Amino acid sequence: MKKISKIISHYNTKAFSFVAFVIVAGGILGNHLHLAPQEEIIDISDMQPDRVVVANIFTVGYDLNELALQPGEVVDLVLANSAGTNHSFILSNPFNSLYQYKNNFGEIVLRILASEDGIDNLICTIPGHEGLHTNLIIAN
Ligand SMILES: [Cu+2]
Repeated sequence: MKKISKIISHYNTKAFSFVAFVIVAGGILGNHLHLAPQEEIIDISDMQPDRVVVANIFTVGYDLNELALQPGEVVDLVLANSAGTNHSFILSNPFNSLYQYKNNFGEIVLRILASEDGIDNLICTIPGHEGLHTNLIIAN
C-alpha cells in the first residue's frame, strides 16, 4: 500500500510539473499571440529595401492585387498619388513585418519584410478602404 501511494505521488508530481509547464508555456505563447499583427517583431525602419514596387492608388483601391516576394526579401511598396490621404496598413501574418512611412513627396510607402513562406494579406484598416488589399505570395 505504501509502495502504491509512493508510485501515485511520484506520477502526481510528474503530472503536476507537466500541467505547470503547460500553464506557464501557454501563458507565454498566449501573450505573444495576443500581439496585434502590426506590431513588429523586427525593426525594419532602417533596413534598405531589396526592391521598390510602385502601386497606383485611386479612390476605391489600387492596381496591385498580388505581389510575389522571396522569403527574407525587403520590398518598399510606394503608393503613388497617396499624398494627402491617410492609410493604416497591417499584415495578417504577425511573423512578417510592416513599416509604414511617407517619402519626400508625402506619398505612403509600405516597407515589407517577408519572413515566412505562404500567403499573407496586406490590408488597410480604415473603413471604406477594403479595396486596398494585396495578397502577398511569399515563396522561393
Ligand atoms: Cu486606407
